[in-house]
Amino acid sequence: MGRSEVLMERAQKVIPGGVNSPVRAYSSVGMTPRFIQRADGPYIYDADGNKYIDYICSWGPMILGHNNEIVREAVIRACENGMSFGAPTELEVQIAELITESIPHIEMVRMVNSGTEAVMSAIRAARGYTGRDKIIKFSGCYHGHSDGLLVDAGSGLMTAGVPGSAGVPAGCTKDTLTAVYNDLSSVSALFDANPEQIAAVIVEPVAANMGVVLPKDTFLSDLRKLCDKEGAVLIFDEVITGFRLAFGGAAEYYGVTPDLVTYGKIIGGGMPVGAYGGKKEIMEMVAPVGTVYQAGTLSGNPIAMTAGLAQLTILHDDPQIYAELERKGSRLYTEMAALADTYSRPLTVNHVGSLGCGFFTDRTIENYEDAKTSDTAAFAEYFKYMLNHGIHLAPSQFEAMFLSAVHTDELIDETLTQFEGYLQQA
Ligand code: KE4
Repeated sequence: MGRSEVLMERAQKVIPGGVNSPVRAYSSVGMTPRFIQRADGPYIYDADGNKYIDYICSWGPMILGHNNEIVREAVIRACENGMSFGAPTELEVQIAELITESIPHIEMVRMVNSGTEAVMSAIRAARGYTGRDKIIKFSGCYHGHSDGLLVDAGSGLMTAGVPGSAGVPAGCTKDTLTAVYNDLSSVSALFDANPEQIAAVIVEPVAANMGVVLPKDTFLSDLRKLCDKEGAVLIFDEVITGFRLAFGGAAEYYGVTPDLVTYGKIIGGGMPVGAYGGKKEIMEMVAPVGTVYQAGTLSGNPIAMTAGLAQLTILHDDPQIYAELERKGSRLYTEMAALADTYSRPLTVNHVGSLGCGFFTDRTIENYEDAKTSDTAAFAEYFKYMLNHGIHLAPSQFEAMFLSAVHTDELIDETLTQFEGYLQQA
């Protein structure tokens, strides 16, 4: 048995499923997860010393690659000043100023500790601001694991084939309405059926938790217009797309302005950070200024702020990073599609910027129902082959591939070579 197998046996005795987040368990691909010992640049190394080109990148945060020297050294220095104070620090002001000065639609921002916390807080602010209870989400979108959002959810729930969760009382989800991604009429119908009751529409502007599903031509701008007409708050959940598609996220990339935005992943530079922000009139509903309560012991933690500020500063100061991510992402994903076509294998590749995924189906994938037609057994075979040939992918058809700034053209060539090897032997 390798170290990962030994560690998994130990882990399963003391941690549910041996993991601290379900998607890491490799359940849908029927393998023992690789226990990771270290990571550097585009590479990750498991407990048996195997080296992989990493396309999980910690599920998005490591956009600069692992162990970025500037971020690491800043964190080490910050630790020498103390780990946590539970009091305001200049660091929190600096990162908030960087975000609000660089992203026009973010007038104020509040730091929390995860994407889940950011989303639940943004929804509470929207409800407090409008005085309305209902929200609209989209099937297949995942917004973290707060009770009210575990409805027709993507990510690990979709991987497990259970769009909901036990332990969530009906009272927690009765105000959560579900629409079809890319289908504006399904949203309008919900507004018509619930006049003046809907506080917010929350959407992943690029859905990346049912695999990657792009917004169709006017979907996001149509949502903007509909929310304006109905007096509802438009929330972009940019936990994945924020600071990835552009510094201003999908809002900048697609030119559509949300009222609130939620962040996670990249904003923390690898440390646990989430955030929500947007219109000042909504954000000033939040305590201690307003009557919407939200709090957190480690919110704005100085070590986490140091990592986030260092990473965001690098991204802000070097826009060429995004141009390169776009170029390399486009090359990787279009060449994957071309190879599958050469070998007559059904593969629909959806991608934008450095985000992408291959669906094992020949259908066009525009929503949750389309995504569910994918051949997850074929995906599992692909995943296993690539892992055994040094490519570390998300262990689920319904997740995304993440490129970092240090994935070179040579590594993309190596990845494509391994992908062709998979196609040749399949
Ligand atoms: P966290 O609470 O995991 O930081 O963020 C929740 C969240 C919110 N919104 C979006 C769009 C997200 O993608 C996520 C979390 N993403 C998953 C990956 N699909 C995290 C990986 C995991 O659950 O282990």
